[in-house]
Amino acid sequence: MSNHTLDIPRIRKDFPILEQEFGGNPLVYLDNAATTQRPEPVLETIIDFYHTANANVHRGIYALSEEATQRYETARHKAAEFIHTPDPRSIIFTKGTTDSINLVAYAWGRYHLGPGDEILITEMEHHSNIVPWQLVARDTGAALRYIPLKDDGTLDLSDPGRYFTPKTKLVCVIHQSNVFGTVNPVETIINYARQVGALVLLDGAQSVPHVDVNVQKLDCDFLAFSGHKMLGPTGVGVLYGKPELLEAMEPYQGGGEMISTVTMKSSTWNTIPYKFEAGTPNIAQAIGLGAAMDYINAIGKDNLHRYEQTLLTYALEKLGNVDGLVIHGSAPDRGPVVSFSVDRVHPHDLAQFLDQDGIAIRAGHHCAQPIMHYLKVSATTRASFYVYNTTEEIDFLCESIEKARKFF
Ligand code: C6P
Repeated sequence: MSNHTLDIPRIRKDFPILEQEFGGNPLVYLDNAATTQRPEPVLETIIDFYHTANANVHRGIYALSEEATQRYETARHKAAEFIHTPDPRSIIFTKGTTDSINLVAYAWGRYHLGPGDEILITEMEHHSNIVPWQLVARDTGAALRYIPLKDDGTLDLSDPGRYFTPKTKLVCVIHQSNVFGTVNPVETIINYARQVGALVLLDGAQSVPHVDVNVQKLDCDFLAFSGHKMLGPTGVGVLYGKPELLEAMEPYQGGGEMISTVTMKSSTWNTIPYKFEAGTPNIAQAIGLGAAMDYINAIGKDNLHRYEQTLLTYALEKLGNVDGLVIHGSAPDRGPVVSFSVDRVHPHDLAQFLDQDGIAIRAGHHCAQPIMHYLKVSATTRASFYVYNTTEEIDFLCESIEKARKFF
C-alpha cells in the first residue's frame, strides 16, 4: 500500500518526545491539528540562537545584534519562499493564525468597512476566523454573512450569486477544515470574490503545514498560519499580505520599531513589514520556524502530502470498520484529519479512555461551535496525523476504541 518514499522510522528518531511512554505504551500522538511536535533540528536551532546569537533585533550597532537580526530576517526570507512570494516585505511575524487574522480585522477591517458592506465567511470557520469579524461588524455596522455547510462537510457553493454580491468587501475562508479535514476550493472562491471586487483572506492554519500553498498562484490578498502546527515553536506565526495592501493599512499595535518618527504630538510609521511588528518580536521562535520550514522542505512537500494521504486513506478505512463509529464529513479532497462520534461514548470519556493507552487525541468542539450546531452534537473526537505517525498507530487507535466501546 505504500506509495511514499519517506523513511518514517528515521524521521521518528528526530522527535524525542515520541520515545516517551504513557500508560505503559509509547506515546501515540494524534492531536497534530492542535499542535505538532518539534524535531531535533528545530530545537537545536533555537538553543543555538540562545547560545551564540541572542540579542535584540534591528536595534544594536554591535556584532551580536547584527547576527540576531540576520538570523531573524533569514527566517522571513524562508517564510516568503515557503509560500512563494518574491517579496519578504509581505511576511509579518505574528503570534500565530489568531493574531494574524486579528491584525487584518483591526488594521484593515475597521478602516475600510461600514454600514452596507458585507464580510463573507463560512459555517466551517474556526472561532479565530469568526469572532474577529463579529467584532468588526459590531464596530463598523458592516454585516457578517456565512456560506452554508452541507452534510458531507463541504461548502454549499451552488448559488454563489446569493453570497458574493457588490456589497461583499472581504471574504475570509478556512483553507482546510480542522474538523472535517475538507480542503475548500479556494481557487473558485477567490474567483467569485474577484468578480465582485472583494479581498480574500485565507486561514491557512491547517493547510500550510500539509500542502504547498502558493500565494502567487492563488492570488489571495492575505494568508494566515501558525508555526506550531508545522513543527515550529509556539508563539510565532505569519501574516502574508500583498505589499500594496499592507502599505496602505494603518498599524495594528503601537510601540517600538513600528515607527519612523515620534514627537510628543504624533508619530509616523516604519516601512512594511516592521510597521506591523511593534515591540521586541518573537525572535528565537521565528528563527525556529525557519528551521521547521527547512525540515519540511528536506522531507519534500509532495512526499509529505503523499504519505499523509496514505495515512488518511488507511484511517478512514479502519475507523470506518469500527462498530458504532460515525465519521463526520466525506469530502473528496481532504487533509489528514478525521472527526468521529462513537455511539454511547461521550467524546471526553473516549479521549480519557484512550489516554490510558497512551493515545493523545482531541475531544471537544475544536473551536468550531457552528459546525457542532450543524452536526447537532456538543463535541466530537478527532484524530489528526503528521509525518511521524504510522499505520500501526492507527491500528492501535482502532483497537483501543473497540475496547472503550465494550467498557462503556
Ligand atoms: N486549531 C485545533 O485543535 P492558533 O491557535 O492561532 O495557532 O490557530 C488558530 C486556528 C485558526 N484556524 C484554524 C483552521 C485552526 O485549526 C486553528 C487552531 C486548533 O483545531 C486549536 S483550537
